Amino acid sequence: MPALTALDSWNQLTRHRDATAKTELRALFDGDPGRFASLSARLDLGTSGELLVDYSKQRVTAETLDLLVRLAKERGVDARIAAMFTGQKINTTEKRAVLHVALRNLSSRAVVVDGVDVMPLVRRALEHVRRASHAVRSGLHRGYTGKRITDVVNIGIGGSDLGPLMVTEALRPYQIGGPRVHFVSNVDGTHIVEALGDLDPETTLFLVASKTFTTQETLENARTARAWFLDRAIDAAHIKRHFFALSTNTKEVSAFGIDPENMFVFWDWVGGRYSLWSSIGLSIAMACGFDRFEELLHGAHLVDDHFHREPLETNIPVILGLLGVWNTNFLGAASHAVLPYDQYLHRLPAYLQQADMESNGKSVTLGGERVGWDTGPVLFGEPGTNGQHAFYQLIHQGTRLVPCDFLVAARSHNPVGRHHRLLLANALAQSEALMRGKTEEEARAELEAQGLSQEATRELAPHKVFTGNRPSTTFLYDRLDPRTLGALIALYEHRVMVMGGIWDINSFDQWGVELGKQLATRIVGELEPSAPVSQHDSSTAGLIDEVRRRNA
Ligand code: G6Q
Repeated sequence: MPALTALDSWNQLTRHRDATAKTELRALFDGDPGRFASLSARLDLGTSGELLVDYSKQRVTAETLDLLVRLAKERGVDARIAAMFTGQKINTTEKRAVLHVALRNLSSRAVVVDGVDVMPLVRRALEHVRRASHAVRSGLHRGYTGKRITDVVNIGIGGSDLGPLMVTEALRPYQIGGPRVHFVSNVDGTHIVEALGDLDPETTLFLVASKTFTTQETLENARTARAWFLDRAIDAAHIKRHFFALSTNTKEVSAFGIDPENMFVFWDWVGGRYSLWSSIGLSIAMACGFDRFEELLHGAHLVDDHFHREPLETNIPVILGLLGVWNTNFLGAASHAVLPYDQYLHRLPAYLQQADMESNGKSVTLGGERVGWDTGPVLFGEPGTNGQHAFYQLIHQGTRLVPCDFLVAARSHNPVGRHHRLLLANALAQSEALMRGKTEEEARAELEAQGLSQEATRELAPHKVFTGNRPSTTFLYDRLDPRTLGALIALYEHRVMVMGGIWDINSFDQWGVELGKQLATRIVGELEPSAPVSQHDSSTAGLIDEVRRRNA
């Protein structure tokens, strides 16, 4: 594949960026009353209303978008999308297809991997999730003493934790009549000890969620959970009612002592961070009910369908991905803030941190060459309005450009007092402030109107200036329901893929997490007081020594 920077469209974009460098968003809005209408898109979510994506506050014009679409074409983004949907092994370093879209394929379309339609398998696994979630929620499946299951603990980490955790938090209003769900991920014993604190082994069900079933943290937590359970239940035969496995590895699941009947399967073509739609979503179905889980899949399916069929020019995830590339590579943004003005989405930034940074935090091309352009930005965020009282200062007046996403629900699940109107006003005001800014003249006029002396005005005015011209996208939806949430997540997933496609990197592997794991395996033995210590740098050796001394 030719280097990105050698493409015609890339060079045209560079020239276009230079030629428009002085054009400010404020002027673009002043000069075109139709800007919002022409630079926003709507996705029909059926019974959940419309999802509005307003990207008119991005630093682009129609010409920028034309050139970006040309870049996508030159880069073969459409062929890449087709390759994903048709089960080609686009995760080249692991030689795997990438088919989270099959997990939410509610159409009758076959999805073929290695000559086999995987859809019957997907439907069977989904049916397993349906039956189990129904059995637990209805009280059909009970604990070893005949009591109802009141608490479900998902033990998993990374992709086997962040998705279900984020979704169950987001769908709290839909958690009616089911067990409480808890998540344990960290190998820090504090996590599991605190989680088990108030639980009763007779009414607790553990879901050991691990694609590989070899992950150190998850197995350690699962062993601790099993010991905690057997401490009361005594008889290992009771494990059957209290431990389910969500995994692809039958051998290791059996070795752990979980009945293969209680194993909820998925496949190697489901990447960990794309797995909440698979059996890994069992905790979601248990908490909210299977129908809600299916609605989540439905929302994602609507976006998949759009992504698969829509021309690049009007394809929303493609546009979002191209805007990301524009901000990263042409405007020099090194970060991306995700700012949900929706408390239920408080774990969305953490979830997207993995989805985006593990996918696009790469520096070699598919061909193994070092990239000559920037790739994935640092993603961060917090719910509004909390962030406004913390890190927004840098976004408004710092020296760096931080493109922002605002996620806003028109209606609240909790319409108390003026809360929601205040929340909405803040979200809209923030994106307006970032775009407009405040000139020095405006700052001076304001200070003078407040009665400040000329000297005080001169001193203070520079500190009150907002450069503005800071880009953002606003996602506006009716109310955060399962379908809307599914659609939002799928939009972000596909955006990541588009960006990775432009950058010619593999968005579906994660070799960067290996080295630390390898070294930890070595160091864990060396922390034993009398164990020999292998060769380390002086800092690591000094710290090992210090830990051993303090624990002696
Ligand atoms: C995700 C990554 C990673 C993975 C965890 C847990 O894409 O592969 O976050 O999900 O390391 O792995 P297991 O599910 O195999 O325990």
